[in-house]
Amino acid sequence: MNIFEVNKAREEQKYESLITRKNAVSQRYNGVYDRYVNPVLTSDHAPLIWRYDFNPETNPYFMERLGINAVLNSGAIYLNGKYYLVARVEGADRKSFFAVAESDSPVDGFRFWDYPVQLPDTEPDETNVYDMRLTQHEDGWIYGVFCSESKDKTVNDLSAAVAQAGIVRTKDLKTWERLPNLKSRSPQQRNVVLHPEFVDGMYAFYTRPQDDFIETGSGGGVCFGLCRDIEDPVICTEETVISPRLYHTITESKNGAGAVPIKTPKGWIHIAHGVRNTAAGLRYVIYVFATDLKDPSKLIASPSGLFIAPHGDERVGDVSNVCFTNGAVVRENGDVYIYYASSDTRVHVAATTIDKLMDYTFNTPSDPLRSVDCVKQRCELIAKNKEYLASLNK
Ligand code: M1P
Repeated sequence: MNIFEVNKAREEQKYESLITRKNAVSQRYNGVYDRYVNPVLTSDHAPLIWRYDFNPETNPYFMERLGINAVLNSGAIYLNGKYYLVARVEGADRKSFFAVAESDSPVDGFRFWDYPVQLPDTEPDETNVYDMRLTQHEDGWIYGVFCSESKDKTVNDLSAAVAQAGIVRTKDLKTWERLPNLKSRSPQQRNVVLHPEFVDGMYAFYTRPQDDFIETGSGGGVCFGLCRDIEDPVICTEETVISPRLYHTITESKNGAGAVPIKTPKGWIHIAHGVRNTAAGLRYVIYVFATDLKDPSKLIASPSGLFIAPHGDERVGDVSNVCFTNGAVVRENGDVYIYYASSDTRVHVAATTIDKLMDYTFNTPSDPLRSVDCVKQRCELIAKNKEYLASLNK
């Protein structure tokens, strides 16, 4: 075998063993969800035909021509007996695009389709796209809402950018119709999610108004707004804050909606992200809140603190200390799979159930916001436990 054949055969073998590798539940326990040992998608999951030229005449060393830097923030959906992740794939050139990975299993075996998603090119200034949320809407379409990023040409700053919410829709994840970008009063929008049901006969969006590309500024948190016509998408109501940023909490710097809210008998459960600043930079964690079934703009539960934080190897990557989710799958039997990315580098899964999520969301006390009250809250738990354990010995 020549060098081309040796390198190609080895890389093909490594690729197949990665894709067919079985995952296992991690030993790390909290009773709320199970983490898994291996990520479900990484840059190494990108098919070799996306990266290498397979012709020995034009690529005698079997050299990578178009590298993939990271596979992260995935929308997720269960369709016709398969699990699909619509991942953010970032090329070595820093541009992101979307690609569909499919598996029979929720926790391993994800294989990308041959071609990435080729979005209709309707926004001439758009430079980058990322973080698609997939909403199976009651109108019959599957919507993908994502960040559409362009250079900010109004200021003399090379890295200034504008984030808007792009919208596509599909029935099969293969053919995508692009709709106009969402219009709202905010100059910038990111982490926008479409609610799966009509509210007052209108489309409902979770938005995140922000003054600047990075800083939310006057943006007070995750908001809720309505839109009459999805084909001419304008938020026509006041964007009201439903999950606020709060001083000295995990949402102090910013927050944003994550997976499409999950309908449960007790309310809509939202799995979002919160950001705080530290001497080592921003720290992103995942948190949960719930809104009213009839009025999804009304906050009804706010369990204290973080739900998933980056742990171990997850803490390191292109943007370290980040946990971010924009997709979850809910099965008819109540199983829930939360797909989260770590450090903007790879995608993991955490498995739980609707019952456990409801227990966590509605029985975890909320954040009392001051150390002295947090100590009281913890002492109450300790005292209750001591009393209960003592009663067992009577
Ligand atoms: O780098 C961390 C995350 O930063 C952004 O989230 P936010 O808008 O809340 O700051 C997003 O660009 C996301 O893709 C990224 O993972």
